[in-house]
Amino acid sequence: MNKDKIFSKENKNIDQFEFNEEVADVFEDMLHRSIPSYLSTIETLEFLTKQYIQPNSNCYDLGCSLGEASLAIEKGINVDGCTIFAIDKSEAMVSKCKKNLRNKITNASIEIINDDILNIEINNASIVVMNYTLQFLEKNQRQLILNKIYNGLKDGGLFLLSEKITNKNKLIREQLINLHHDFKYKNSYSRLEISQKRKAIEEVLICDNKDTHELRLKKAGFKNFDLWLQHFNFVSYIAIK
Ligand code: GEK
Repeated sequence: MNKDKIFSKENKNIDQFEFNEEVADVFEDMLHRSIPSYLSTIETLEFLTKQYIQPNSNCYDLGCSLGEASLAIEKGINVDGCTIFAIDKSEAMVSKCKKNLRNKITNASIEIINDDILNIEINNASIVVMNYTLQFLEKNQRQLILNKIYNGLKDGGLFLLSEKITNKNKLIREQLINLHHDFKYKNSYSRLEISQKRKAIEEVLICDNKDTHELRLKKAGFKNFDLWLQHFNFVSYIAIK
């Protein structure tokens, strides 16, 4: 695994963060060292897939990056006739994802698609995952994609939504950010790397708070949902249609 050193050198003119080739090359390391409980989310997805997968249905990994969530879904598939659609709008991510997943998907067929998830149709779905992707969509597109997910899910289908969040309470918000930065520091990111990455991503990754997420899930039509994970300012919801 290539080590993420993208923000290790001091740079007075930090460019906006992009999911380009440089990032794709170190992305596995970046995810694991930056997102608290990332692995736990992936393992939980495999477990949940075993429970919620339905025969002859589709699974969607929206914003698949290198395909770790797709692999977890694949491991959890214990019925016949399933197709996994892994979608990402970054060409660099999709091309690495194809290499990563080559020969690893045996329980289902897989289509890895380089497109914006807003252009994708969702239908006959028993599993839909958005693992840290909604936060990169324009705010006015977020309800639309949740509506599309709800409408494309079969009854009894599962939606897993993971997001970095903010908090209305300034004291708590800052405390959770500090805990996250300390988590990154313990994972060998320097204070300089942490602050330069923050600057690069602050206008690209726009967090919502839990109330907003929950209102959106409700508006989309979900009645059964809750957090199954919160680790500092990172959360994951399960929603069942
Ligand atoms: C994982 N889910 O390992 N359409 C398609 N892809 C998008 C869009 C969009 N509109 N916006 C952003 N992306 C993965 C991790 S990373 C999370 C997801 C992070 C893609 C973007 O190109 C990137 O690959 C991914 O969403 C977000 O479980 O970087 O924090």
